[in-house]
Amino acid sequence: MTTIRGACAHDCPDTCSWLVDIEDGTAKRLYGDPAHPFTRGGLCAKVNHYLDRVYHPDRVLHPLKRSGPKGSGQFQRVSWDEALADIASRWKSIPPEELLLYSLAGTQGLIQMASLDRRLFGSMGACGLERNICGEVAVAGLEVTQGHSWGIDPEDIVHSRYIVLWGTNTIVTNLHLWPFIQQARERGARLIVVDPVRTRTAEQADWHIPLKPASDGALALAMMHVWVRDGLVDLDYVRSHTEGYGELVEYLRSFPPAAVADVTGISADDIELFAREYAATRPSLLRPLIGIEHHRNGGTLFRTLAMLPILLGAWRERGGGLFRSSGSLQYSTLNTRKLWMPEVYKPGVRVLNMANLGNDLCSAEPPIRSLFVHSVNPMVTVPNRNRIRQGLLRDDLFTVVHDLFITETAAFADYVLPATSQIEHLDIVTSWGHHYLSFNHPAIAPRGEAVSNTELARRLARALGRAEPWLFDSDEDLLRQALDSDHPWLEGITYENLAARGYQKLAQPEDWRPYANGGFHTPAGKANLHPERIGPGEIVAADRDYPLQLITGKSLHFLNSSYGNMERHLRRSGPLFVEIHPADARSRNLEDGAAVKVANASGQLSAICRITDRVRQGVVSMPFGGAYAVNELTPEMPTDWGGGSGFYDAFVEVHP
Ligand SMILES: Nc1nc2c(c(=O)[nH]1)N[C@H]1C(S)=C(S)[C@@H](COP(=O)(O)OP(=O)(O)OC[C@H]3O[C@@H](n4cnc5c(=O)[nH]c(N)nc54)[C@H](O)[C@@H]3O)O[C@H]1N2
Ligand SMILES: Nc1nc2c(c(=O)[nH]1)N[C@H]1C(S)=C(S)[C@@H](COP(=O)(O)OP(=O)(O)OC[C@H]3O[C@@H](n4cnc5c(=O)[nH]c(N)nc54)[C@H](O)[C@@H]3O)O[C@H]1N2
Ligand SMILES: [Mo]
Repeated sequence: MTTIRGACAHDCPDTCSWLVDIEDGTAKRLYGDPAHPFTRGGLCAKVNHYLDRVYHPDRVLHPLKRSGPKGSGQFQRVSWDEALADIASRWKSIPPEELLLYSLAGTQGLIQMASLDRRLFGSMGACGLERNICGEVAVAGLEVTQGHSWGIDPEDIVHSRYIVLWGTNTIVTNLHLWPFIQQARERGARLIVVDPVRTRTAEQADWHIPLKPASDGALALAMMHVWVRDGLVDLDYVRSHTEGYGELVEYLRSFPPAAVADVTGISADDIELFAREYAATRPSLLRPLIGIEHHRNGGTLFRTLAMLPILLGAWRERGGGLFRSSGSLQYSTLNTRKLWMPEVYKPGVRVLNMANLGNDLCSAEPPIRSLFVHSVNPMVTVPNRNRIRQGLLRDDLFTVVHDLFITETAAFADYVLPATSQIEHLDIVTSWGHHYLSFNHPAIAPRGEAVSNTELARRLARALGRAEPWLFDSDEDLLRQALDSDHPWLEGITYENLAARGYQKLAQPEDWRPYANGGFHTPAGKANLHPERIGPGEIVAADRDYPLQLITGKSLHFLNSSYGNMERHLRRSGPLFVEIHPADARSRNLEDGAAVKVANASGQLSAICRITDRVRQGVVSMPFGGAYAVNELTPEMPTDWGGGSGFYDAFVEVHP
């Protein structure tokens, strides 16, 4: 038996290091690396069964060509040569801007997520894509205030004494951060959760603040009002490292706690208490993740929240400040220009927003005539599912999907091409939840005729008659190109070292406090407190026909759309349910455990009714992910900045 080192590439902040035991070319066991400081030997409810995914009987192992009507899921096996020749000739027959590469982070490996595919489609002049349904809105908001969206090293959370999980369900979505939070609590930290839903994480908190959805900006402004009024602002820090404080103080006058109690659904007394505790307990850490960016006002919310640690000078101390994502920090150390080669892309091409896939497939001008999908499953994960289905059914749309399974999206394809799993290809995985780079050695040969994303790009380039050598770089070359950077934090981090050790932490200073002495990345080098692009933002209101706000957060047993085809995961998560407050259930004559219809103008779903005060009155919650089709009910609604998606500004009615 041999043991091979690898790393999980799911779109999740934890990026676990794993070990795979191999016997006679077959993977027998896959488990978390006990030595990795973040993984600590444990995986999660999903990836514990990763090998069931690798060896699943439904894996696509050969190229498949559609043999029935679109969407029927009927396919026949064809050879790679036949598939590639047909795809290439179809693509050559349409203008490049009518061909769309649609991908996200189904693998977030450095080269499998984005490398040769970008070079190929970019240099063809294919239609561009804004990949903005996860993180971009938060980044856009944080950047207005901080310049960069950087935060502290999450391992430093053990030094925090006041931890605010603001719109994040850590135990479900970011499990490997939890032991660090617990360690801080053992040392006396207090844990606050701000979330309209009493999640598993909220249940474990010292205090859960169940505000109304999207009202976070109003709450933050009232807290700042209290700090200014009571002299709790760190004026020394503010004077040295910010601009616009004077005007901000003026602006905050209109936001005493009593003025926002209605909007937020939180009493003025509770707001006062929260504000005073937060200011009095140091070091204090604000930990948001994605929850609040899935609202219309998501950018404004992040811009406004980012002011909290600044006014308190919380960045001064180790364990103080804000932590959302280490993704952009990690990428800033790498040579992404060399990897992605933006200089070979055709300039001036049209760029579409990935959140508007439904309407774009149905009505973009010029039309999308061919869609190439990898590492994303929009029929499950992108809003306005019924419209996407309508677009995918178009007879004149030529769709190619590269995935491990015939996903809900692949079922509509003209060709489904077999993709390798993470234990079948080479990569390095960056993380947006910690500061380690992780190496992933292939542990087994590709199953059947499956190919990795990079190998598929090489095959497509060859079939298209392209000859530029940079379209055929090997995986190892690509990884070396990305690491070819003189960033000081990559010192000692080489291909060889990573391959041998499995993971390495960025070579940052031991005590790294990004903004302890200011140094914000704005043009003036100061945090921007001007009361511009700030505030409660546009809070989308319910309408008469659909009065209940639908939140669709992540589920424990699914990783976004993935694992929705696996028996064990389906059994554990059960049939689709909707959680509704007892008062809302009573006025609708709903019964606990009964089947109900959840509907709005975009769609209608059957679900089991769960009557519970885990949700506030006026809010209902359904689980997102797996095979749950909740995006039938979500709107194609852009956010204020960053072009994201107001997934959680969906409104519905629930009928018996
Ligand atoms: N098990 C599991 N883990 C995952 C994933 C998964 O699918 N399953 N997906 C991964 C991905 S891609 C991501 S981006 C992360 C996301 O990680 P999180 O951000 O932690 O998860 P979400 O469920 O998107 O949203 C978090 C919380 O925001 C709350 N929320 C909604 N609206 C508001 C609001 O207006 N204000 C406040 N304060 N809270 C609000 C929701 O109720 C929810 O509990 O998780 C990753 N980890
Ligand atoms: N209602 C609602 N909708 C949401 C969200 C929500 O909270 N609520 N969250 C949003 C967020 S934050 C995100 S990030 C998105 C995630 O949305 P997606 O990116 O669509 O979801 P995933 O399931 O992570 O990955 C998609 C596909 O990638 C495939 N894949 C994995 N590895 C590889 C590979 O190496 N090669 C190829 N070719 N394919 C591979 C998987 O099999 C899977 O089918 O969903 C968004 N949608
Ligand atoms: Mo995400």
